[in-house]
Amino acid sequence: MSVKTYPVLEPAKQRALIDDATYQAWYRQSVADPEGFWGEHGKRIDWFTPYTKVKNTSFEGDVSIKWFEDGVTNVSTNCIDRHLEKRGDQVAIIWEGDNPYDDKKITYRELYEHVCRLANVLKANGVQQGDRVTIYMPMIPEAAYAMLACARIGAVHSIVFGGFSPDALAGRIVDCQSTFVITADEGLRGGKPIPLKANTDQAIEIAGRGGVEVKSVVVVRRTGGKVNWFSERDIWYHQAVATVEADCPPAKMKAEDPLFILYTSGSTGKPKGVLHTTGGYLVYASMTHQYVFDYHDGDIYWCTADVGWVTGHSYIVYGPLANGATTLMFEGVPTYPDAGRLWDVVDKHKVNIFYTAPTAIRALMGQGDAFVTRSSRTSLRTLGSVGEPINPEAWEWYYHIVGEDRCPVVDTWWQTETGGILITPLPGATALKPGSATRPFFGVQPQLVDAEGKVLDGAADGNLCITDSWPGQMRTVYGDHERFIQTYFATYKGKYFTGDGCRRDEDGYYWITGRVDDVLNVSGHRMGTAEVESALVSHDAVSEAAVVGYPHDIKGQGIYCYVTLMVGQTGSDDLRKALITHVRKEIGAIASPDKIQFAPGLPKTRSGKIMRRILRKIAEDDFGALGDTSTLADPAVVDDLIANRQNRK
Ligand code: 6R9
Repeated sequence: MSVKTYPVLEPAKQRALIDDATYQAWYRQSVADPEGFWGEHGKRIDWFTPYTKVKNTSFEGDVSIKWFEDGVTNVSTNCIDRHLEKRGDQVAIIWEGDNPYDDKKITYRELYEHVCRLANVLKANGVQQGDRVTIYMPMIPEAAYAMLACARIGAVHSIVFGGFSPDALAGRIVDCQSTFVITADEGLRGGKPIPLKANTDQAIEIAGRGGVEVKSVVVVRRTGGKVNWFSERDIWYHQAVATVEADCPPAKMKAEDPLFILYTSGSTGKPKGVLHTTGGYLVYASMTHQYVFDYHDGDIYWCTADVGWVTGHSYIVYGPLANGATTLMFEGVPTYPDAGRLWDVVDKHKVNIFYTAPTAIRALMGQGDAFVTRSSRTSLRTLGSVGEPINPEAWEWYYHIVGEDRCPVVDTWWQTETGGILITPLPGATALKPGSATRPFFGVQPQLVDAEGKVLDGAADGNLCITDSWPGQMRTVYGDHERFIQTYFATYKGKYFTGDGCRRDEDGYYWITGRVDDVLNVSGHRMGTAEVESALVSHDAVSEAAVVGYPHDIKGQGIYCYVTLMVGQTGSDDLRKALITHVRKEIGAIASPDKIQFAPGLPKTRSGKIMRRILRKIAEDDFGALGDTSTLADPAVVDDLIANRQNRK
């Protein structure tokens, strides 16, 4: 297969912080002498007490990961206070509302005051260092204030994406025993209101039944929509911040004190609370933000993610603000009022660096080039992609049409667990191949292994592991360290297993091929098949369910559900609709099944294991080669599944 290579663009090389020779030299040092390398780069953030120890990590036994452990710092002072002298009047956050006529700018000095006031509100309501605060917010500046206010007083935030249902929100509140919630009356996306406060009220009731009593809810007034009010519990944000001081001293945090929990889907069980800590995370998020996007002082930077996902944590809020950047926060959707919105916003705010997901690129590509070409986009310099493998067609469109062959595309591979980008091009250093995340960032040592754990050298296809720690790595699964060890370090002893398949080519470039476990990637959102299955079987009509992914033009993967009904139930379109509604209620709209096939039986081995391989093939409409079916308990079920498949081409 011949692959097109795009050499480093000359202007990108000229202005870049890192050229290829520097990349090579730094990379070599970072793996030969991690202590020395990170000891130096750890100084990029300010410390109240400098660290003397740099790295203390082990992927063996109990797995223990500590970076800069005797250093003392605070994430909010690094993101705000330290910039005040030089850039107090510089814009920290540009907010672009759902409505194109709605925007505002918040300077670093204003950010300081907003964050301090909210931190004081939290304190006044009894939030203490180490307490968990749940944030369930639309994409408004107050979401960033909430994160930074928690960081300022040492509280641990757990953001729950605003698209999740009351049930999903309640599960996360209960798991981390969070008795404090920050939300808004309603969110607004694509002109439609989202009832965040009403969802929160419901979630609090459910959490109460689960044994966690939420004591206070701070509510930001976003739309002015009608909400129910519980005066002993609910607090209006605008009233509360008006009555407290505009200064709040930062808590002195140890490098390994928790900063946040973020729930993410795995191949089994309920979502895991991924725990990130303070010092190493901020060093890694800020350093990757600077070098991967070749960020220079004064650049306008825009990441279109939601703060409910890890990309929003590291690359809307913490990385950019630690670097004193101007970061754009977008409340809306790429297709409202029309499919040219993103490029209109690029022109309006003169965006230099733009970071989005392949699913958005594919969706906009399908709307035609005119929506892009009506804008000038001359401010753009670097384009980024994250969340799932980007198919070469979408890459080429992004590079040629959006970037007019002027802007390097950085295809950044990473995970909630990794805290920051691990495999990526650098704009001034790396020749690009469409569809490849290219080379490891400093300090990252990828390794490919086969199913038995044998290390594969040279050009090879295998499972992607990382052999040593980097500062942004997650430290544990909140409340369940054993699950952390089992999920990430037990499959291949002594290595962090990513769950992704990957190919390394003859140039040493990495090509992520997608998850090798039962995790789906739907529009860049991680979704465990087990979660969707358990939502389906919690419906009265369902006795058994198996969920697999299938290729979807826009979403990357769609959700295909095989459902066996209780005796006496019959499959119908009405029941399909009811099941979709039920899954949306249990998890949220992002888990909406695309296809539901009623199946009298599922293909199982004689020991009762569902053979997902076969279900995947049928969902892909590729049942010519089902492989070995000899271990099936009842081969006849397969014929029925094929005859009634929902995904005919
Ligand atoms: C940051 C984020 C992680 C999973 C990951 C992989 C997929 C992310 C990718 C990519 C290919 C890329 N993924 N970026 N696959 N190329 N550039 O997305 O975190 O939500 O935890 O998802 O997403 O499969 O394992 P998260």
